[in-house]
Amino acid sequence: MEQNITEPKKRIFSGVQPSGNITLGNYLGAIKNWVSLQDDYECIFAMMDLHSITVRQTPAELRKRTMELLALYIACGIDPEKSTLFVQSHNSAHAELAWVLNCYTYMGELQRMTQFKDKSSRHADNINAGLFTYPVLMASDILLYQTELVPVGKDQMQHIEICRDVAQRFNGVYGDVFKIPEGLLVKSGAKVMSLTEPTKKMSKSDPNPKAFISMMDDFNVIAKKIKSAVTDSEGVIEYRPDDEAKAGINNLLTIMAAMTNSTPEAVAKEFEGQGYGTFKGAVADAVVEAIRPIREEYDRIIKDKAYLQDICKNGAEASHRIAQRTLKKVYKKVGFIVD
Ligand code: ATP
Ligand code: LTN
Repeated sequence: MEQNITEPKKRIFSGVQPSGNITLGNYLGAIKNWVSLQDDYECIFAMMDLHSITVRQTPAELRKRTMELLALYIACGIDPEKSTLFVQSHNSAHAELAWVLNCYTYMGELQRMTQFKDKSSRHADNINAGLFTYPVLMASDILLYQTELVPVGKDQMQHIEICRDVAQRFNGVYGDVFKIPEGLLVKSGAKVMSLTEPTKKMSKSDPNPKAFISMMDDFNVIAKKIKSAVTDSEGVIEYRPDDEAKAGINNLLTIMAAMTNSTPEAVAKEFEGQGYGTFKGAVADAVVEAIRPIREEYDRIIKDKAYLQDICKNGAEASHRIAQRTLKKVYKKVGFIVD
């Protein structure tokens, strides 16, 4: 008789740092994409608290934000019945593998990272070793789960590259220990830009709140921020991705395209000949209407602390089971005594 052999699902890993309120950039570049991948892949999503302390955090706030981030994942459509959700620091394998991989990563590789250069110039009083080795911890997150795909925003692709290089180097010495992962970008929204300086990426830790849209902002604040977004004096709605002078309009077109599952070119066509004011109004409406149901869900979920704690507990156990297999293998390969 013919057997119906189903292939095991490919594994996905990703996460966001609880370093501030999630922005529209985080949502469009990463979380929205995760939601659509849940049915076809085995997904693991974490709250990356170990990463977040590379920049100074207030302890009580970090704890609160970590749970808020979990509630937001779920409100955005991540289903804890389908995907594994956990807090990074609840699984010590991440820090353990990071130590080993630190010994297989070169200073020169880390020195080239844009995020390190950027964050060390913004936090000149705290250029700590954790900020420098951040990509090694991220590589550990990914490699522990034998991950095949990592859905992230464009800014993280350099870190995925370093992860692949370190994994290949390790495999080159010890045999096939790690699966070599690939980054996965969305078509529109992989890099949402700042509303005040549209040549810079929108970042949740930007000191100017007008630069980003937080998923937690009041709806009228969201509309106001979009309506006062920096554009240009040309007054023409056209998508010209290589023209820096059009960065503001390009960004709004990209946001609109991501919200409506369209392309920036198609959106530009739709609004051809209209004024910036009308266009900005339409973008503001689309963003508010997309965020509204997420916020309603969020307000409901965040109240249920027992539910959230339960998810963390189950997620930590499930992640631990998978991660230990890889960690044991690594320990054995490098010559540690493993029972
Ligand atoms: P921070 O400002 O604290 O460095 P961040 O806003 O850059 O944070 P992260 O936690 O580093 O956010 O990123 C979480 C995910 O969101 C990553 O996959 C990242 O690539 C994605 N992301 C972040 N900013 C943007 C953006 N502006 N556009 C698209 N995706 C983004
Ligand atoms: N560095 C990521 C957050 C992150 C991550 C990961 C993303 C930490 N570990 C592993 C994907 C896979 C960021 O967005 N800044």
